[in-house]
Amino acid sequence: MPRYRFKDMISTSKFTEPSHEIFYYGDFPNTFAWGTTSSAYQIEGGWNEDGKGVSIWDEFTHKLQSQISDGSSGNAACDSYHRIDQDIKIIKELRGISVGYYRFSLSWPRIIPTGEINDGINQPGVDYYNNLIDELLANNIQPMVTLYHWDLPQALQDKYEGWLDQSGIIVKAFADYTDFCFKTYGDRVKFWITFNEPFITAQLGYGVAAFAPGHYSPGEGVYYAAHSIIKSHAQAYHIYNNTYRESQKGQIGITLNTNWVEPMTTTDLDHIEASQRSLAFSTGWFAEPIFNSGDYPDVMIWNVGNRSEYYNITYDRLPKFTEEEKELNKGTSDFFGLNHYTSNLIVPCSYYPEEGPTYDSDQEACGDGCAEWPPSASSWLYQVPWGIRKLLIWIKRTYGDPVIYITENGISEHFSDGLDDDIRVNYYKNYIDEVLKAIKEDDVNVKGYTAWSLMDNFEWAEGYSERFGLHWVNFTDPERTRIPKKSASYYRSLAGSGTYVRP
Ligand code: GBH
Repeated sequence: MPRYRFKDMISTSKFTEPSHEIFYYGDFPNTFAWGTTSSAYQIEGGWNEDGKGVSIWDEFTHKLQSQISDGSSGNAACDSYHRIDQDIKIIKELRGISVGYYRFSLSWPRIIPTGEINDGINQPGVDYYNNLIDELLANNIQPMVTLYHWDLPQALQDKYEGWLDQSGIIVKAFADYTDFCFKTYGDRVKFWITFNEPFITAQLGYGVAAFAPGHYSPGEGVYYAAHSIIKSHAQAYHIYNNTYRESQKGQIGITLNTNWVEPMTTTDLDHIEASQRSLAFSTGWFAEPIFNSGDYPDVMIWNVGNRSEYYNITYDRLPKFTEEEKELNKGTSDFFGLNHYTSNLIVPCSYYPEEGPTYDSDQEACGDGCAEWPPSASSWLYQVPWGIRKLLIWIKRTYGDPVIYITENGISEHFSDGLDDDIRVNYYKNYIDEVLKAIKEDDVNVKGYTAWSLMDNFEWAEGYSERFGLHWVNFTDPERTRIPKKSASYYRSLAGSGTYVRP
């Protein structure tokens, strides 16, 4: 049975138009932190330089070009590997009176080419990040560092099947890598994110195979990958907590991504329950183990189990945590890192794919964007500003009022040469206003906001065809000159307080 496609079938007149009034509710708190962000594979280039190891995204883009909409790769991307000075320049200009931190990720294979520390480290790669961190600090920009933004060393994929490995080897490899990073950079880096959007790695990387490493296992691999990621995250947290926290005095957490899911009919209990299931399968999958019980959400355990039974599958598709592992998972994030872009409408749906159970069908909930919501250049991204406020309230209520950092939010356009990105100015205006309402009206503990992205970059399976940047990059120019769009000056000026705060 096909997934329901709401785009064609519903009307949303019941939704109010987003307010275009800016900062209706006043100013952000003085201590609010503002930043911009990028990730290693999407900007660095230098894919095989100075001893860097191959990542699963190098391999994926080189071998499966047809999977990338414009056949491109991150081989050169924004060439940030050679252009730290240009990146610092635009971050610094953006900083203005308020934008005080830069979130970027470390490429694991640039630091440890095979992924396993006993095989040796790559000193030029280590130095690249030392320079970047030093330059940021010299310009009064705080580094916020993501340890894993999807570019696994290919050797770990080849030898152990990457995140599918359940023997503990991948967990150990990640633990050693993060330990090295804390030891090497932790004197200067005070804000660590273990994983960016583990949901995407599990579902797109090891489930439906749209992203590297392109392993198709939508009903099992998807759950195994998530399982070893959660264990790896917990290990990294405990290493930091036990060995480095006292001397380095930083914080460490995880970034999860979630669409807001609005019940298609808000008065229909079945629709409301379907939305709750959808949230449990996306955010809850990782947030329940880490922020609540140590284990997966009950509804996931229940649904995956029942559907396995239907197919006469007797082993656990959703692996089980031992009691000891549950204890290790619990409370392993100093903050809730949130990446949010868009919302969906949800209805209950029950179908049994012939090929076997899948993560999608296990949820018994189907959803999509709505044709009446303003679009973007990305098929999945509709502008739904009120969704972020509802999501923030839901996180507050569900996970015990955690400190929240919005670690990504943004919108795409196609412009190949346009700097007048009014679509982005409006998106930021409206979404940021909703964040402000969540803080002022709903008392949600949001401490920081990060705009995705600092500049146009390699947008994964969409190549260079979708641009998310505050800065425009000419990808045919060897200099990769970065030019501020209208949204850059808007973002620079919006934070009223003028107070610089470390995240
Ligand atoms: C974030 O992912 C990433 O962290 C960042 O690297 C990325 O550049 C940014 O968002 C913008 O996409 O077309 O149906 O296959 C957000 C999650 C993952 C949402 C991929 C869209 C593709 C959906 N995104 N997904 S589909």
